[in-house]
Amino acid sequence: MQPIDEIRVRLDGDMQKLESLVAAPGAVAGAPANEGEGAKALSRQFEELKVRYLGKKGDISGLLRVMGTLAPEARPEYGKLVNELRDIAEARFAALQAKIQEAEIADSVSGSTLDATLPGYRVPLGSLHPMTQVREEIISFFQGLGFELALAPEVDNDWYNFEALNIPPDHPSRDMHDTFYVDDKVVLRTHTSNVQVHYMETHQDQPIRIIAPGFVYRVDNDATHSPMFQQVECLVVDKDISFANLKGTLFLWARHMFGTETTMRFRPSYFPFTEPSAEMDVSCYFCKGQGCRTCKQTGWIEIGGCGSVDPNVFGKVGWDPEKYTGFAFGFGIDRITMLKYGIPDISHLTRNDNRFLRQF
Ligand code: 2U9
Repeated sequence: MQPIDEIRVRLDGDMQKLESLVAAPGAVAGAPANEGEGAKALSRQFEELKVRYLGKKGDISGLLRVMGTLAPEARPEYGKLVNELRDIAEARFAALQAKIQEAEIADSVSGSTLDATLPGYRVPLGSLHPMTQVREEIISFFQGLGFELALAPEVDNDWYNFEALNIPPDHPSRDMHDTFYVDDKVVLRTHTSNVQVHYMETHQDQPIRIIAPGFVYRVDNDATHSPMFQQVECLVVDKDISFANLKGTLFLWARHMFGTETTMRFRPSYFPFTEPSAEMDVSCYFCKGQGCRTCKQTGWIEIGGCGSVDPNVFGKVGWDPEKYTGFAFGFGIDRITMLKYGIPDISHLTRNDNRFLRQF
């Protein structure tokens, strides 16, 4: 017999033996006492056989190595036959490997205690914290009006938190802010107004419309105050921006947030960075302005502060107050969240009690 035929016959015999072993019931699992051994043994036999025929030093490669000893005219036909044999061997090994894998999977399922028909465990799904939901809603509302999201560091220089905002070192409003000092010149920001200062410095002489959400810090810790809380501030600067633009923008926002029947009022106030300044109230969400416990019988709820950008602030950041005017406003996200959802106690927002959180 020619060497090619001899290897073909031997391969066929070896493969038939292994194929019938794989097909035999329980062959893969082996005896129950040494479960899994059968599968391992079969895989080992499979690999040995594959290397013997198809490995680099295997029988079929060996057939090609002797090609050089043949007469040149016999080589093409010989090469064709060896390649055919290799294709047949590869196809048979691939088919057998797939059968072994299938049998292994079937065995691992039947041999284990897994019952694929049992109902699964419910994985508890979380949800965003109500303050996060409110923050995202505020941001997306103002983005819809064309405001751009702007951010700045929570640890910042005194200049960005105070000086550029018309708050010199001995200014009484520094006490109002109860600042955490990192050192003489570095603070944990007491408001997100530092964002606007950075932005105005880097975007000179062009219209500005930004929303600045973020965490702020004050030395304050009681039933209604936390040393770390979240604020949102907005700044608009352009030619001919008026207090009327500020009121229009805030009305739109308040109606979006608290319902179309919401009305607003502005009370004169003072901030070093705005002039004129005002506190803004919305009509009480719970009693619709009739007076209740939440609004302390006034019909109004204070939600933040606002004003026209003080000309001194423009000067500090290198802008011409003769050319530009602007408005700014800010509110605490915790307060807006409590109002929107009727949460009576601020501590719910930080207690991490699942009975509270899963309502949102
Ligand atoms: C620049 C110019 C003006 C930001 C403003 C307020 C009014 C305000 C507080 C409300 C409640 C924050 O959470 S709170 O304590 N904020 O009342 N903030 S105007 O004015 C700016 C900011 C930056 C350059």
